[in-house]
Amino acid sequence: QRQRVHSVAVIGAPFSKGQKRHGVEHGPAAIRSAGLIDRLSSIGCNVYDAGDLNFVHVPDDELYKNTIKYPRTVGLACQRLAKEVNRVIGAGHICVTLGGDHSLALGSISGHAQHYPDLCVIWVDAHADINTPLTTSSGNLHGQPVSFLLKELQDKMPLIPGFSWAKPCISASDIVYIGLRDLDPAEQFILKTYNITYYSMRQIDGIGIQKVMERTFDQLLGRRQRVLHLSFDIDAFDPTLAPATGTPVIGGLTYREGIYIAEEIQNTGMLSALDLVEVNPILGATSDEVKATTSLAVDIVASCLGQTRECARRTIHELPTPD
Ligand code: B3U
Ligand code: MN
Ligand code: MN
Repeated sequence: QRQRVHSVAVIGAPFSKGQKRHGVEHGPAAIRSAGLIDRLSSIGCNVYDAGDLNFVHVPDDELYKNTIKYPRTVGLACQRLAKEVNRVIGAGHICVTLGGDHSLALGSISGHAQHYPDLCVIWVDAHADINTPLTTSSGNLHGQPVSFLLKELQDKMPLIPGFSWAKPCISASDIVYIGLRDLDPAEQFILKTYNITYYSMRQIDGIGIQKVMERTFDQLLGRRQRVLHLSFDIDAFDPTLAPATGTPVIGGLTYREGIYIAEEIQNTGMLSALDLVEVNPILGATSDEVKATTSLAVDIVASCLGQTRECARRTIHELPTPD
């Protein structure tokens, strides 16, 4: 539990073309209005707000093989984000990317890995997002980013327009999933075949979140010190807690499990970048539902960066004395 002051860069990534539903491009603004920047300052972070990236829609971005939607637009957005993540990490910040949909993680992890080739990934999600362009049934690229990242899968990957820049940068043993509960058959096959570690909701029920985190760090950090990338999809939480998201799945993480994951990651001292994705403020049924979802997002990011449940604000080191 270190007391160093974090220098944190926040990048807004208002991007939604990795999936079908409108509104997830408003995620960064919604999370900012829930008070993210002030919260991070109040817990003692030095915050550099890099603002929001401008993504362009590539014209005539036709379906790839009749299935994959907006390949050039998604590829270009990820390339753009990779460059920005690489820049702020090179400048010495911990990088927070606010999505936007989860296709963006291909960009953030690629950019992060350009600076730290040895990084490892914790992917917290109801979904594995590891379909290949040849196994996806939805055609949505937010269900596929991990397939582009994994070295072992490359002989199964077709060349897709927009993605020629992307180089696989992690191995199957460098990623751990937490919170899974909605896998496609091909995703299940990939996780088993390539021996990818995952703690599904069933396993969390079985051994508890504390053992899950212990085993996760044992695998990823046990042999050597290296930096962590956390990719957190808000739909990992139970839909009662995070209703404003595109693909909610019943039976998700509790508030305490989610916060515990974030606190334990902070306690490693190795967190170097995180994504907080899939907050869609137009999908809340009421403004209270939107508020619940965005303030949960703020709590997760803040807990990753030093907010504790013992004391929500900056710690003090001496008591005032009377004069
Ligand atoms: N596995 C499905 C569903 C899905 C993945 N990620 C989300 N939904 N959010 C797919 O589309 O690949
Ligand atoms: Mn996801
Ligand atoms: Mn998901």
